[in-house]
Amino acid sequence: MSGKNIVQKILEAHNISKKPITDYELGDPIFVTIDQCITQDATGTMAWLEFEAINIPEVKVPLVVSYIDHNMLQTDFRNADDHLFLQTIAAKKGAILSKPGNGIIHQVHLENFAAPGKIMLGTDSHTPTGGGVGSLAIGVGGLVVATAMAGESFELKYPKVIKVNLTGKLNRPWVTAMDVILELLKLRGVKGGLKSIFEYSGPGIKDLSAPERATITNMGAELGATTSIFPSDELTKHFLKAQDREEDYSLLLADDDAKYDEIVNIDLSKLEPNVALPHSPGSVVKIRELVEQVPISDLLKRFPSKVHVDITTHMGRLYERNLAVDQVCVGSCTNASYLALATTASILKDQTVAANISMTITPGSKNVFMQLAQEGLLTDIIGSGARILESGCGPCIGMGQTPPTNGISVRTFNRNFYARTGEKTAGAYLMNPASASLIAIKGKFVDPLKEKTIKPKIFDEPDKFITTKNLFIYPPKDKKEREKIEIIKGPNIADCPINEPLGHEMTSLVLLKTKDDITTDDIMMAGAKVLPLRSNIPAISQYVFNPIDEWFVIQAKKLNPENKRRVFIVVGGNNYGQGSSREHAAIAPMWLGLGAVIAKSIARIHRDNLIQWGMLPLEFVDPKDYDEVTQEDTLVLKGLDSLKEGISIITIENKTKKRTFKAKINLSSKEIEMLGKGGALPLIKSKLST
Ligand code: MIC
Ligand code: SF4
Repeated sequence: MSGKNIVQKILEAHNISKKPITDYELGDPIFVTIDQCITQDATGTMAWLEFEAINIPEVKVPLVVSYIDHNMLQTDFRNADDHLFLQTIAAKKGAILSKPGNGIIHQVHLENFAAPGKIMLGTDSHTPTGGGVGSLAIGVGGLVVATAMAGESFELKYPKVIKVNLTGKLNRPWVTAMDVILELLKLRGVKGGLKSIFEYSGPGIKDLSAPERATITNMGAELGATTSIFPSDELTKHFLKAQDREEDYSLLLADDDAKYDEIVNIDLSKLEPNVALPHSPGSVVKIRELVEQVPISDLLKRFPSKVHVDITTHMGRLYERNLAVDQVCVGSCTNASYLALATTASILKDQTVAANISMTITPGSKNVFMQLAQEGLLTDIIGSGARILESGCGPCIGMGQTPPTNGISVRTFNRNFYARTGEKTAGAYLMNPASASLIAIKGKFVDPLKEKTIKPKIFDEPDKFITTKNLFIYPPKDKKEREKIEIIKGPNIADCPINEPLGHEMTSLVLLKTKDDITTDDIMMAGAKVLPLRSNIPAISQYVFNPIDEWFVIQAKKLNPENKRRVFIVVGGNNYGQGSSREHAAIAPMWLGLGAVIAKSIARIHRDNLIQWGMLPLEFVDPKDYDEVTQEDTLVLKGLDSLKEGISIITIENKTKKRTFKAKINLSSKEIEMLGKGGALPLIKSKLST
């Protein structure tokens, strides 16, 4: 018998069935126990409302941490009320709360709790950051976490395991871990990790510290992967020891004869600074190619069809203005560790941010912030004219730093989706923090490898990090104390909506037909206007599809004045619903009357969210049928009460076009039960009441 890879070892240790792990095939359901759950305020308010609706006294997972990091603007009572709700429900139900200011969920969790061999679920798509220290960390929707916290096992579709073999060494400081993941995105695109887990190995990993590995696993989310993971070795031990928690360390390596479904090779010494062009993290080229002004058509033809066709115009403007940039934002859960920002500080030292640039730096956690301050690096940053933002998501989720009209923004973040900056005419370019900082000084795109005068310092990972814990609120140990706590809910916090059982037939109108690669930001935008509504579905539903179709909600209301369920269908192209884990992109359309999505393919978390909320994620059997459906066609879906475990084929009658076509859905028995009841919430409630 052959050896096991790391993914198999972790799944085996958590599998609730006795079936040997090597007997599982791609797509088989596997049920595993969960060690840790994490939530953040933007998705967490719903997840905790759902947990409250399940109505059990306390969380049943060994460690649950509720982070507040996405919306901290508190422009009115709504945000403060959400925070109070999260704080009181965490205390009552036995979860740790991470207060605003403590830092970004993934950075703070990596520093304080993530550990080798654990399985962790998070209501955020960048939960795989924990893979940097050998956690199998998976981003899911709020209801999945709510039910896991209620003690349900987690169902995973058995993934493909892809080995990423790293050789060579990075050409630091201008080439960083960010370039490794951008390179993988360049090689495979945003669909390159569907149904897969990336397991890193090879001699090159010895050159990457745990936070650098976390940069890579974090942005693996952009490949559509289930998660990404590194082994746990001496470097993991060094990081955990430096964080004062050596006891969390254990060695976790793949067996020498482990099998993989695929192997990708990356030679670190051959990498150059990369950049992802607007509006997709998968559109990666070398920074040098922009500096050389390689014709835009040559660059764009490397990528599949573009959702937003304005990119040629946008980039044309960049070339016309001789590569001048408007803003540079360094931070986010991808690139805001101590090492990333220390290098940034050494580049900014004794320099001035160019007059045309507004530059912000966001330390990923309070402890990173303090460490920069203690070592005098903060002085170097502030002295250059860069602005410091509080530790949180900030501009990455459209909370501030919206660029000007037609603006060019350089960001060290993981996503540059259309309109995510808050400005539809702007474009965001993603790259590593060192290159971004150099660009901030020069005021325009330059090739960092040609830089002669600015000589950044290369830092080693410290043997000891600052490890204060004073912004965590631990729940009272005494059960009686917890019982006395009152959950406080302000007036903007609405109850959880519920769907109706699926029934046997659905007759619905196609209200929208989209192109490929629609993101959850397209379906439910983020930003300062909308984030305060995350705990209020009727209110947030007014923004469904706003970035791509301002009339959508008006049409939906006209069609569905009585606010019934399952009144319309959305037809999508490939990779529909890529991006964030926000279940609001499923719940809010459900509230307006969505019954099913029929697409060429649907991204994993969004597909699961649709089912969790009782809607049908269907895929065209023959993708050419996509061309035969138009907006306003009436479709009849029959036989919905005879969906079976595995793949079911549904015949759909297009009444308007007088033709039929087929769509498929691959369901587990649990998912069939969910759909039958109208979603996971009614299902678990009915189970608990029997
Ligand atoms: C994101 O990066 O898009 C978010 C905001 O962190 C989301 C979660 C959310 O929408 O609240 C994610 O990545 O899942
Ligand atoms: Fe926050 Fe951005 Fe990371 Fe999402 S991707 S968790 S918004 S920093």
